[in-house]
Amino acid sequence: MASPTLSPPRPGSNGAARRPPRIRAQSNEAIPRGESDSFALVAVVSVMLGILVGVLGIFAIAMWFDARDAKDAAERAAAKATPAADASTMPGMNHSSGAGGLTSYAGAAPRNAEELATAHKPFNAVMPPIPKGVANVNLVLKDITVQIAPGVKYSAWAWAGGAPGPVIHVQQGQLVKITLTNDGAIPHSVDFHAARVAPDKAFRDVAPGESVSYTFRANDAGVFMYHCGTKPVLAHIANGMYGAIVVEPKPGVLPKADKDYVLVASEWYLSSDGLTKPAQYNQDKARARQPDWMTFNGYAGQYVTHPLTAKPGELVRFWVVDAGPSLDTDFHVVGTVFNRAYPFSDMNPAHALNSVQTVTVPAGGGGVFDVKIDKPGLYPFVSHAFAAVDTGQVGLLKVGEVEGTMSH
Ligand SMILES: [Cu+2]
Repeated sequence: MASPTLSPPRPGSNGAARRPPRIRAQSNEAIPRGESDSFALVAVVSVMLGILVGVLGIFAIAMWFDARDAKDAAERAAAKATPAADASTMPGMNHSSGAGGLTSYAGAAPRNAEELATAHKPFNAVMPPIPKGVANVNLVLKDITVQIAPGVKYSAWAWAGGAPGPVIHVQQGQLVKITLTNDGAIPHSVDFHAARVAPDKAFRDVAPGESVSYTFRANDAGVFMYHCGTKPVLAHIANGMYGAIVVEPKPGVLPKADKDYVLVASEWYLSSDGLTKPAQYNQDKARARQPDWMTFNGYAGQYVTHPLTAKPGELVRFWVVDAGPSLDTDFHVVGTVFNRAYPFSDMNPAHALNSVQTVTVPAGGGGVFDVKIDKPGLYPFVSHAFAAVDTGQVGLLKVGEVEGTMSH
């Protein structure tokens, strides 16, 4: 706000000293010359001070108006933000916001949890083969009840097969045709991070009972998220509408892996413990980023009970997507060091990191990790932000024929 207008006039710098002759000419001739000069000077200084006080007053008033306008604008924005983003007021979204507030149901388990964990059929983390020709991907969105931990049921908006959706595997440069059918009760859509397409057309909302189709050429290699992008996206992703697509780099770019596993990390925000009846989405927890459960491939600790496997000395490649919706995954394998990591799933070998311990996979992003383990044992893979492990984001890589339990 420093302005030349506000600087006090310096004596002799504002022209006042040059004006007195003209003023004197208009003044009473009887006034002696010296007195006349000082009178004129006093008059000029008084006028200048008057102007200065006026200008300062105007500035003060303008600043008060500015402050008041800013305060009003902030209040209007706050009032507008709250109801507009309130998912509980939207048709078809009768999720109980605030039911139970931020009460945590983390770790809730029935007595027979161990038995249920053993009986649970784990999500297949093995990367499927690449289809020939055009990769036709048919996705069906459905409102279904899923299991997210032993004995914990959740009323999801997910895929016909649960959450995450099917793992898609294509070759770099392959044409991919996506067909999304909405068998749910409200509009949904599907946003592929691997695609370079106009989202307003390809990722548009599809009404219940309808379909949308689009194609894209998978020119960018890596592991990418796909998800429902219908507003409010936080609720649609938290409810299970996400999955992974692996775009395999051209042959010869990567060292050949003996085992390829795909992991999709995500969070679950529950309105109840889900033990007697399915839990629903809790918006307050989702906004506060306080999940009850965190999982790899949709079910807490499923690869602890049903470990992924490798033989000693095999090159194991993990293709990891973090579906979020909001928290990062700090990927780490206990008992080893990544031989190579491709952060953000930048598959350019020149950009790969060597001998690193933990690499962040951001929400909405991917990462690829190579490990080669010689010594037989049970090697936990985790998000090393340990609240994630505590709430289910942990699995085991069983190297060789070993027995026993995990160390973490
Ligand atoms: Cu959706």
